[in-house]
Amino acid sequence: MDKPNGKFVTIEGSEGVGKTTNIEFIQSYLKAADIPFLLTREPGGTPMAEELRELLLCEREEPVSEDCELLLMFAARAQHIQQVIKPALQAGTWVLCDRFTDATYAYQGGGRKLPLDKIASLENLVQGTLRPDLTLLLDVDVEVGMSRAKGRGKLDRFEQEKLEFFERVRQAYLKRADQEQDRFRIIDAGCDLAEVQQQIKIALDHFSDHLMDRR
Ligand code: Z5A
Repeated sequence: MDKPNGKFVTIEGSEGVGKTTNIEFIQSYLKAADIPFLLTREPGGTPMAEELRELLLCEREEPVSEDCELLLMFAARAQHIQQVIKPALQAGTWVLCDRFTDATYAYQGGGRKLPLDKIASLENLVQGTLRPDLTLLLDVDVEVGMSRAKGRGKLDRFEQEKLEFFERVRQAYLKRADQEQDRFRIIDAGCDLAEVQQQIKIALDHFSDHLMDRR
């Protein structure tokens, strides 16, 4: 019998929700469960996609067109999918990805107010049928998230956006989670870290049990 495909797990959330902090916890969980996995991120994940990330995040004087930003996100994603994500999944490795296309719906759709059907067209073009199997959405009050992120020092091009931008990002994420309840798990990231990680553990246990039931 062919080796089953790996699972595609994404971690999402607005500014300062604690993705980086909690990804370490998710990695420990997968290691303890003996699940082979690869950690990657967007924008980025390959040398060329990381160069595109630099272009996207760095501060610049020239105003960036919203379509240019959107197309660069998907250009990086196309490279990432072909070079990293698909080969890993086909080899039976789980892919743990720090942000994916839900971030485009939230930041470019919600934040920048680009039409969602434009994003959906690019999603279909670049991804075909590839979609995450599980998405953990870390959700926190925007002001709390922004103050956590500010503590990290110099802000990138996105982090310099205003409160209203991140409010729209948060609402766009919550709307997607509501529309795709089977795939999303909303984690209340406003609690202390131990509680956040307990919620993540429950979500991962539930996902793994569901996989066992289907075998
Ligand atoms: N972007 C986009 O626009 N469109 C797209 O399609 C994609 C991305 C894919 C880069 O992403 C930017 O790209 C992102 C959206 C855009 N811009 N923004 N904003 P990124 O993921 O690399 O950047 P980031 O959002 O700044 O994420 P981050 O660096 O991973 O930060 P984080 O995950 O939100 O937070 P953290 O570093 O883990 O935690 C922040 C601080 O809070 C830190 O000091 C922690 O110790 C603290 N923390 C964490 N959890 C807690 C709890 N529970 N209590 C108290 N303190 C906590």
